[in-house]
Amino acid sequence: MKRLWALLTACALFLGLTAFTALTATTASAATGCRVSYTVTNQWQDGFQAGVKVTNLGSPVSNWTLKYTWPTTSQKVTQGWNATWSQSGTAVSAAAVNWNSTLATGASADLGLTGTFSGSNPAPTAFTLNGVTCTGTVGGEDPPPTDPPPATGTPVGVNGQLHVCGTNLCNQYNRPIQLRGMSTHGLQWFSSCYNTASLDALAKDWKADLLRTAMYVQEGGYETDPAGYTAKVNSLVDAADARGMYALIDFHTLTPGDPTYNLARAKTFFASVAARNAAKKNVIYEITNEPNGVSWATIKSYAEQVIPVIRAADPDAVVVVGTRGWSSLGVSDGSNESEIVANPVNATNIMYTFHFYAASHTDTYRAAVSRAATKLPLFVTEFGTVTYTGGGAVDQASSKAWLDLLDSLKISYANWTYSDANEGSAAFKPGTCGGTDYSSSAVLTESGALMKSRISTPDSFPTS
Ligand code: IDC
Repeated sequence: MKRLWALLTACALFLGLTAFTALTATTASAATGCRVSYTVTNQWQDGFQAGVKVTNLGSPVSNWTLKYTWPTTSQKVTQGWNATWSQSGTAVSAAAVNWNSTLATGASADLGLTGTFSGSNPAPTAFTLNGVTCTGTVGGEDPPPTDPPPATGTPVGVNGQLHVCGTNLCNQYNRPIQLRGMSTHGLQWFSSCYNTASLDALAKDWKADLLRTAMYVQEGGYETDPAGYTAKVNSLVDAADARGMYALIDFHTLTPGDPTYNLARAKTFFASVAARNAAKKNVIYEITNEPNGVSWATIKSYAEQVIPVIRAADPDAVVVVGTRGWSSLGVSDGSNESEIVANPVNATNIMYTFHFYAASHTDTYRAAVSRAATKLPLFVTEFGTVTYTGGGAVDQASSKAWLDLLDSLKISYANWTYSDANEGSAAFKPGTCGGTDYSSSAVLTESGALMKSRISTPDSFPTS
């Protein structure tokens, strides 16, 4: 493994790549103590991102600290998450945070960092957990996995009621998880795509964790028939629940971009769906899709008026808040996440929305997400593999870079769209929803095939 890592690093330097994505890992183990897997998930000119998974093989520990040494003096941690990180010279410490401070025997913590380097970026050495070395095996085979086998059961069955912990979405065991799923297209146009066969395929073939119900407010949506669209959303919440999937209730504002234009409608809608679904564990509320042409202060004020309405009826559900510039964390408006960090929504158990379209939004946006994810809980409630128009060709390379980044940061996502719309972002070929086959590869578009291959890989939801 070490040799592979060195080889890949050498290749990256030789090719002079600036946006090199390598999945490389070094693993060390000790007879007792701990095992560490250090994985560089992304590397560019002078920077990189890495994941560090530490598994406690000894007695249960609490208030643990993981330490290691960088091989070169140029390597510096710039930001870290899921621990309190510090560095002195080449010595690095990552101290447990409140919610992961206890590690039972066999339990793991997933940490991450971004860093800088110059020249080479070799893997760290001398890992210790509370002073006990984690580097018992040198040059040997990777140890057999000792993590518990993946939990069986549906996503909702395993994870239960979700909540926000630190910058993560966490399950009933207070462990970070990532939900991977699909968004409907506009319910006013594509209702025929959401039926027993298609939702069975989403749950069983795609093994999706999440269904986002995109209820447009304008363009012939909710404002034209509030009771009808509320009922449609509720029936999809039930359909997702029956299949063990989470339901993300999307109040799909788009034009006009000012969410306060729909404030009264939002209060009426969320009071109703939150009361009706309060006892369910599978509901997440997305209060505005893509604010645009408005300041962060306006969005924050909208959120602080809608969230209490939801909390009054359903106190424990996670709420996701749209961000400036079409939910780009402000980047598409020339701003960035710092305006949110400086002035967060005054509420708990909330996350912030980030949207991207892979063919339009690339490195600058990925850098913003990498940065923001260390400070804000993010949820990619919508993204496309194509351009922001929803059409055009699939950008395979950018989509892969995005999905690898979201996976490494455990950022949940829903892909636009689980529909047969005549546009590149749709997962099914036009006409599919007029038939009964949602399972064969013949009905998938290029985007659908890519997303099904990414979403249907096994989940690794922690259960302790
Ligand atoms: C697009 C649909 C398209 C529809 C249009 C109507 O793909 O068929 O005609 O909306 O407004 C978003 C929005 C989402 C867009 C999507 C693609 O949230 O509603 O859907 N997009 O343009 N933000 C960025 C891209």
